[in-house]
Amino acid sequence: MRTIITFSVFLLTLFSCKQKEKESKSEQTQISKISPEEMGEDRIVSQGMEFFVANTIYSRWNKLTYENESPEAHFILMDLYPEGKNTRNTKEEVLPPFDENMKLIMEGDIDNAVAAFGKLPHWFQEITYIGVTGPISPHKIATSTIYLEPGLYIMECYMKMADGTWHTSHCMYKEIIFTKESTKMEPPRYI
Ligand SMILES: [Cu+2]
Repeated sequence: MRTIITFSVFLLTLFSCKQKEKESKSEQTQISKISPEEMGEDRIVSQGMEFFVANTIYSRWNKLTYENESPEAHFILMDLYPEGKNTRNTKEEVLPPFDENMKLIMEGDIDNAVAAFGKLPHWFQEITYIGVTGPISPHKIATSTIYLEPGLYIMECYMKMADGTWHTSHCMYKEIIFTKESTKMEPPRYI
């Protein structure tokens, strides 16, 4: 009788261990199914005057890793555009007044340079700017944890070239949609 009880306890223990092992494996499988993008981990790379980054990104908490592989310093600013506006509007309505302004400043015509901003569209005032990085030197990496609501953003860098032109005017801007779906990233904890 004692032998039977001992054997039964052994079997129960063995089964229980196997069950736990199974559960643990199933948890691991679930964790490995979540992509880095769903976890809010996004990579941005510049090799020249551009941003290589996904066209759509999960919204809210994200950790952006910026790798500047180009020979010049750049920074990242995120512009949340008003409803219905996109990069086409940037190119047609925003960049020309800025280019005209800088050209006139370089020529020393300050009055007309200021007047050029009068050509900016009314919706320009509705853009919300969210800073991501300061200037990042060539071949350096920066990481920023930021909170971005869903919407259409323009990622831009407007460092100045030696000739006074903006990086933005050399196509250093990129449209990104932050989807309604949030990342699974927890908000950062402050000590
Ligand atoms: Cu730049």
